[in-house]
Amino acid sequence: MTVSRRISFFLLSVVALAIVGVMPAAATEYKEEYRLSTVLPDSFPWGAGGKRWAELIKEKSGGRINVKMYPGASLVGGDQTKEFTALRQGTIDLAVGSTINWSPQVKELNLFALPFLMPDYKAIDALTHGEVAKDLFAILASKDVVPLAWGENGFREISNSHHPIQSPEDLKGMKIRVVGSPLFIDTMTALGANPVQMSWADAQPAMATSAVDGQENPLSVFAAAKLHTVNQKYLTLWGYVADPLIFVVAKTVWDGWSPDDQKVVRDAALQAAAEEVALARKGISGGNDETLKAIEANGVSVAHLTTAQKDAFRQATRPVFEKWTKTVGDGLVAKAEAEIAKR
Ligand code: X2X
Repeated sequence: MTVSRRISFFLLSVVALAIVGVMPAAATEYKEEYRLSTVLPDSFPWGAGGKRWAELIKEKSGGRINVKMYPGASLVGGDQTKEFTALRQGTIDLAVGSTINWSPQVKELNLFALPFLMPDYKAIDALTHGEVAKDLFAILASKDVVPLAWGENGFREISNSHHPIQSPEDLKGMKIRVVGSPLFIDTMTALGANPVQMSWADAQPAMATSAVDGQENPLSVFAAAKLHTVNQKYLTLWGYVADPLIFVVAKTVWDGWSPDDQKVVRDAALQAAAEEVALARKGISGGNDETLKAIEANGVSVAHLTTAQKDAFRQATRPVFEKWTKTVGDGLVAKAEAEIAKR
């Protein structure tokens, strides 16, 4: 290079850098549609919460962020236990997911499925509003998702087509559909039942054709899915586990938004989640048992357990609790038990 060429190259570089320097930051490139996954549709509190989140985001972002909800875990072909992996891989942009369905990938989320850990709603609230909640959100944040808010599916009560379940003996040999999380297999096996893993989509036809005898789901799900029409005639209130829901955004999607957009999405999640929890508990808690009454009015026989009856289930599943405490983490379980004790 001659001296004059060198000088002009230098000047050109200076000009180029100056231009880059004064250029405005690249504008956010929005997707035409952000895909939000849920398992249950908007006729259930869970899906209603997802729909509300999508609506609030659209409204508060002035239409910049267009979220569409895909219920039935349809973005993963109905296989709800693949939802978390799909979030990490970019097939799903946002999700309102159950701790049960994500627990195969996030082992600490099995916490909520430890049998008889949470005795009441205050116990769930203690875990989703305190240090345990913070720890779990930090774990999720290390796995390529941004957790924003806690919702609720609810206390899972067991139903079947044969007879009232009031003791572990009553469950003996019964085919019980469970979600695809190994802890549930252990719990049902410990109770003498014959657990069968399948997705929610497969569960209803399986109950209708008597391929399985029973299932366990929150009362809000039992009622909205009209499980009495698929042979579920006996329901037992044992409240053995409860699954919270978590509102998350895939990290790559989140990072593509401005701080203002992120605030909109976070605020919308907090609002939609608070509304969703209220909906999930409506007619079930706080002295209002309308949902239960509606289920009974459909001819379902409901068993309320005495403390002694509940203890028999607790004792039978205690080895499962202990085994899975190792998987969840001794420290986290101890922290959860302490938060519950001082609720
Ligand atoms: O499949 C179920 O039982 C459901 C709908 O409750 C969950 O997705 C955890």
